[in-house]
Amino acid sequence: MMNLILFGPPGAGKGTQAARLIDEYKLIHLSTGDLLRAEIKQQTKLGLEAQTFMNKGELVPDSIVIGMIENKLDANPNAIGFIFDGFPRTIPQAKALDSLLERKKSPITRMLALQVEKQELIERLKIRAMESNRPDDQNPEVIENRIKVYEESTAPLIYYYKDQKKFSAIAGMGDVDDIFKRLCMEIEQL
Ligand code: B4P
Repeated sequence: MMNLILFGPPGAGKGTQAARLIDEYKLIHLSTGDLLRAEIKQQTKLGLEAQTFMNKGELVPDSIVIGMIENKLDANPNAIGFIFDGFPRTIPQAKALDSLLERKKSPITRMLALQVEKQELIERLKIRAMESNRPDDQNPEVIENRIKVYEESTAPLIYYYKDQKKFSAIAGMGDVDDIFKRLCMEIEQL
């Protein structure tokens, strides 16, 4: 099995590249952001709770997202691997993921971390705000807060996976196709 974490700050291109990678490698795509937005759309209890955090650019509580990932792993017993997109985002989430995958005897293969400058992240999310109706893209202060939350709570995961010797930095600026090629070159070496 191949289990990849696609990592990066908001706007790094995780969703964009994950869509291509699942096509290329036939992995199951698990995006906690997409799963949460689906819950909000259906106005479930979980979705309504998550919405209050997401609209402010804060992280949704660990217990909620870990539970969602556990359900999805259990629902795909025959998968040849997973791409985790936007998960884990905290150290407790990373530890929980390690435990869940240990049960499957199939650990994380690699974290692929997209590197993009902050000003470029802000520009990309402003552009998406014009094209989509994601509430967390509409307000510049919420975008700033998402990047701040990333730096404080999520970036430390880099050291968690570096310690496990599972960290790869991938240049995430420039053309989407070029970034995809860089990701594929890294994956082919695994
Ligand atoms: P996510 O859905 O993960 O949103 P995100 O971090 O903003 O990244 P996203 O995937 O949308 O953007 P991408 O990098 O693809 O999370 C949303 C919220 O959900 C979080 O703030 C949090 O509240 C909650 N949440 C999710 N997971 C959680 C967890 N594990 N724990 C707690 N809370 C959680 O960038 C996309 C944009 O960049 C697109 O518009 C794209 O067109 C553009 N782009 C991509 N590549 C480009 C390139 N090379 N050049 C130019 N533009 C590019």
